[in-house]
Amino acid sequence: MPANLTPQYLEAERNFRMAKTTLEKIACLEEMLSIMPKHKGTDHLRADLRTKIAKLTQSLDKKTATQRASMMIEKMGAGQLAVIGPPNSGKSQIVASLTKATPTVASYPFTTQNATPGMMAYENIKIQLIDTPPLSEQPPEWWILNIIRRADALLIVIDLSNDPLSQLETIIDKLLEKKMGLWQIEPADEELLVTVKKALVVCNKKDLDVDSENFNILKEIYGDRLKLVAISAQGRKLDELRLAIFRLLDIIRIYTKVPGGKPDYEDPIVLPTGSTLEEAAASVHKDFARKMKYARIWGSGKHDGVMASRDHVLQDGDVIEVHV
Ligand SMILES: Nc1nc2c(ncn2[C@@H]2O[C@H](COP(=O)(O)OP(=O)(O)OP(=O)(O)O)[C@@H](O)[C@H]2O)c(=O)[nH]1
Ligand SMILES: [Mg+2]
Repeated sequence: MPANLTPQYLEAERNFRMAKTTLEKIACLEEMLSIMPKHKGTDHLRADLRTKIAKLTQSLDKKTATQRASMMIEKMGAGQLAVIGPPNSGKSQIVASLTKATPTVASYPFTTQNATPGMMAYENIKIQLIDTPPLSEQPPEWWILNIIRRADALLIVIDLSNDPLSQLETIIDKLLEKKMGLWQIEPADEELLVTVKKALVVCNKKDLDVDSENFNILKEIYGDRLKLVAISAQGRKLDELRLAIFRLLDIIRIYTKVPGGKPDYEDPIVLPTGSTLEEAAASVHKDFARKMKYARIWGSGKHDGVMASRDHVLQDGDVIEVHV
């Protein structure tokens, strides 16, 4: 056994040995796999874990297999965000206000027990939000951690009327316990991190924060490291939140046109910020980039319609016309 397995790994392994149901066993193995350092020395062990997971998954009866599948929400749209936070902070209200999904919103804590996905429209694209059960003193269930690990980014929802600073710090600690860090928040020992997530801190119930007193405290302490936005999820002016969510994903929209035609603004190619012309062409079709003789560009070119080089870095809203 490689010597550098961490205490977290050994704990997950202990849990695995004690697990009673097959789903629990799979969960523990998945946790072991996700926290195991990835290098040549662990190749064999990781392959072994994958085989065990596959075997156990195959052995599930139909009902349990469906249960497991429903916990892994398929990614849709331009990006997937997990909406997480302490009990009663307004996570479900946010998903209900921004999407057509209808998770239950209620004044008591621990209302949400399941994950509910919904699609949020932002201009001409859709972004997937997943409402999740609250993170609290109880260790989170494996499938919630799975959703968090798989998401492209996180919306951390906290309640401005109820000591939001300690809510935020509790969530950061909970994630760290599971070896997940937040971008720009440096933990004492970076080596321990397995995943680093971009996050937007949604400071909800702004209507209850008199003179923005609590929000200002948060801004002072975390404002230079985390993106914070103050909102009222029940209110109507959520455009600032939609924009902040779009920016969090760090994506650009590129439009294609044929010579003499008009760009199709309904159906953008969505790419990570910093993508090049060549990457945009490749995302249309893998041969497209290879066959491309030249391309014209409108937007970030020196002038509209000029030829752009393969390594030209595109900007949100650029139009390209690829010649093969
Ligand atoms: N005043 C005020 N109340 C809000 C706001 N957003 C949500 N609430 C209320 O806060 C309570 C909790 O909202 P939920 O959306 O159910 O909270 P949650 O985070 O999903 O809660 P759990 O599922 O239990 O973790 C409900 O009574 C909401 O009506 C807001 O902007 N202002
Ligand atoms: Mg809820």
